[in-house]
Formats: sequence, structure tokens, C-alpha cells
Amino acid sequence: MFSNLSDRINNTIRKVRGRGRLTAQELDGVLREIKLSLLEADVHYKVTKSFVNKIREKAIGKEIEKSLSPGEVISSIVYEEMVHILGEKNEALNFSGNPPFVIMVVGLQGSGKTTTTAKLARFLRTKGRNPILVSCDPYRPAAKQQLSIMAKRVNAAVFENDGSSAVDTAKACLKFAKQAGKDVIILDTAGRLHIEEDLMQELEEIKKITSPKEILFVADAMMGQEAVNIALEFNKRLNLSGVIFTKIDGDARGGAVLSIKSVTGSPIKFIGTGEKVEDIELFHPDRVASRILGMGDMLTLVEKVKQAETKDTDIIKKLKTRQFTLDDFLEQIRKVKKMGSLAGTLKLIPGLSKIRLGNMEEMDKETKSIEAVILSMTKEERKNFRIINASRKRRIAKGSGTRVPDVNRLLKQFNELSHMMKGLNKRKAMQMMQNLGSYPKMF
Ligand SMILES: Nc1nc2c(ncn2[C@@H]2O[C@H](COP(=O)(O)OP(=O)(O)OP(=O)(O)O)[C@@H](O)[C@H]2O)c(=O)[nH]1
Ligand SMILES: [Mg+2]
Repeated sequence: MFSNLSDRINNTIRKVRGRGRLTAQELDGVLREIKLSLLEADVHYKVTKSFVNKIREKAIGKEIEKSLSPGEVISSIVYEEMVHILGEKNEALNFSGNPPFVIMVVGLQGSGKTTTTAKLARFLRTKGRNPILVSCDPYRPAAKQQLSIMAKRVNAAVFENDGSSAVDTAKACLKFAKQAGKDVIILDTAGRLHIEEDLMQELEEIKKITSPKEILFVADAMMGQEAVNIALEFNKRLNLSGVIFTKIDGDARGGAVLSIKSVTGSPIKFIGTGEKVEDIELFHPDRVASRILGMGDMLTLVEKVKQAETKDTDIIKKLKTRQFTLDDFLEQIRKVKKMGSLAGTLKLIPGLSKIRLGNMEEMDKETKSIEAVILSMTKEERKNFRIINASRKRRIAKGSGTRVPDVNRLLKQFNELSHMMKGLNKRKAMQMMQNLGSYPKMF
């Protein structure tokens, strides 16, 4: 997601980066390019228009005020505006008042509600909450079962009330949760269209009875602007407290994500990044903006690495010290297996978003043979892969049950990776990071 938009905007900015001045005509050209990039990424036309107008206003003001280079001015303004339209900061779930806190999960059929319900339960459990899940879907026979299976995966309790209506089930669950000391209830509702009047009324009734702290609209990012239009309709009926975009891992252009806050007023609270229960992240506008602008997402990575309890030789530390050996590579691969996909994680590192992710994704599947190859190397070889000559390669291939081309490929990929890691330390990357936002010094 966002890769085309990211490429286009960055190319546009790059063109004016080295320039001393920017004429009004040139500024117009840059803004026109940015506008086209946004429209092409499926950003809502109204959002695009106001985005470009704001950049124009600010660019003119800033250039007079300070003698920065046009590239610096434009990139920092684009970053600021992008953070703004994405919602400024992460909006936390509302847990004010007395428990149990009800979270209603609503949306179209197949948007990812049940999966997201389980993901939320897992997330909340890591925050010390004790959630109970309930399927308010008496219509689809397998719906309850699906939720139970997913709940088991995340070790969360499920409330069952066979044969009852959605409203009665919600009501009964509320009563039960109070007795059972559950502090959060997540209501997984049936998928529906906003034009299905009886089903929309059902949601209104559940809302009335359970007084939810959160009504979260689950939007499928792959649907593009249509997801935004439907969120708007749900918002009219239910006054949504937030949106969760799922399937961010797909190849959607991303315009819906950039538009939804401005169009509906509802903030994006989380994003779903895969089918697995751990594939959920808090939505951080600043991090997403920096990802779009090609600076990777250092802070999300830091958080992920922390979550996997990596304390000592993590990637970040290696970046600091500019050493990255095959041993670290092996260690990362093992940790990454815990964290989720390797490709997904590598995409978060500034500069690596451009790496051939096709290869990286394949590598995910090949972790076993990578492990075997690295483990067949001597200590010295792992420290300095350049000493691995043809005869050493033959020995390693034999020892790991692979072939010499496999060893070559691994070394080539490792070489590319370590180059990119080093590239991160370049002064320019530093300047970019500092120019564009509130980043702590990382290396
Ligand atoms: N790639 C990807 N797939 C997802 C994500 N979230 C959900 N899915 C998939 O989307 C499909 C539908 O997910 P569900 O959770 O069953 O959707 P739902 O909204 O509960 O569907 P209904 O209850 O039938 O309305 C499943 O195959 C999920 O694995 C995500 O973030 N990324
Ligand atoms: Mg469902």
C-alpha cells in the first residue's frame, strides 16, 4: 500500500530538492504533480483539493520567512499536512467511567469484523484487560463458531446465548460480564449494508441497550473510496467513535486511508495488517506519513522489536554501530518469525521499503534453509562473509543440504541488506528524518 503514491511524491520533491529557489510557476508544477499523485492513489477529491491548497498557503508563507531550500520546505509541509489529514495523533480507545466497557464492531460483510474482534481481544489482553467476546450474528450459521475458534486462539472468553436475537444476546452478555468481572465486552456484529433498514435499526437498538464506549467501523482498505462512503452512512446512524482499516497488507492504493478522517470525522484507531491475530497495529498518523514519504517507520519497528522482547542485539542497535553480521541476520530471522512476516518488518525500516520485497517474501518461506546455511558457516565466516570463497561455499552447501547457488543467493541478499543498512547512516537520511518531524536521534 502507498508505494506508488510514495514513489510519485518523492520523485516530485526530489526534483526541487537541490534548487536554491522555486519560482511561483515551479511551485505550481510541484503542486500539480502532488495533486495528481493523490488522485491517482484514490484520495477523495475534496481532501486532495484542500491538501494542495494548504501546502500552497504554507509554502508561500514559509519561503519568505526563512531561507530554507524548496525541497526542505515542501517535504516538511507535505509531511505536516499528511499527518493532519490522517488525524494528527493516535486516538486511544475510550475506557472512561465504570467497566464493563462495550466495544461494538460494525461494518460490511467480510470486511474483517470477526478477525478484528479477536485481534482487539489479544491487544487488550496485552494491556492487562480481561475482555469477553460475543457474536451478535444469529444470521450466518458459522458466525458464532468462527468467533469461538478465533477467541480460543487469543485465549479470550466467549459469551454464548444460542437461539437469541442479536439484541437479546448483547443484553445478556452485558449482564453476564458484570457478574463475571469482565471489564471489556467486544460485540462482533453481523455484516450489513447501510441500506438494510431493519439491520441498521438492530445496531441502533444494541447501541441503546449497551451504551458502548466505542463503535468501531471496520473498513476493508481494498474497497477504496466506497469504504469511505459507507463509513459516512454508518456514521450518520451510529455516530462512530473510530475506524479500523483492515487488509492494509493488500495492494490497495491507500487513498481511502488518507481520506476517511477528513470525510467522516472519525479517526482511524487501528490498522489490520494481515490475517493472523497478531496482525494489528495502533494507527499513528505521523508514522504512516513518514512511511509514505519514504522514511520508513522506525518507531513502529522499535515497538515491534520491543514486543518480541529483543533486548540486546536488535536491528536498531546494529544500525547504530554499523555492524550487521550473518549472525545478526540469523537472529533477526528467528525473531521476525515470532513477530510476523519478515517482509512486513523490513518494509518498516527506512530505505528498505524499496528492497525487492518479492525476494523477501519468498525468504519468509525459506527461513529454514537460510538457518541451515548460516549454521553451516564458521564463526569467522559469519562475522565476515567476504572470506567465503568457492571452496567454502561448497562446504557450506554440503553441510546445510543446499546447493552452491542457494548459498550465493543468500550472500547476495545479505550483502544488499547490509549495504542498505549502512546507507541509513548517511547524512542525508539523517537530515530527512530531522527535517520532517519529531523523531528522536536514532543513530
Ligand atoms: N490480508 C488480510 N486479511 C484479513 C484482514 N482482516 C481480515 N482478513 C480476512 O478477511 C476475511 C473476512 O474476515 P472476517 O473477519 O470473517 O470478516 P467479517 O467482517 O467478520 O465477515 P462477516 O461476519 O461475514 O460479515 C477473512 O478471510 C480474514 O482472514 C487483514 O487485515 N488482512
Ligand atoms: Mg464476522
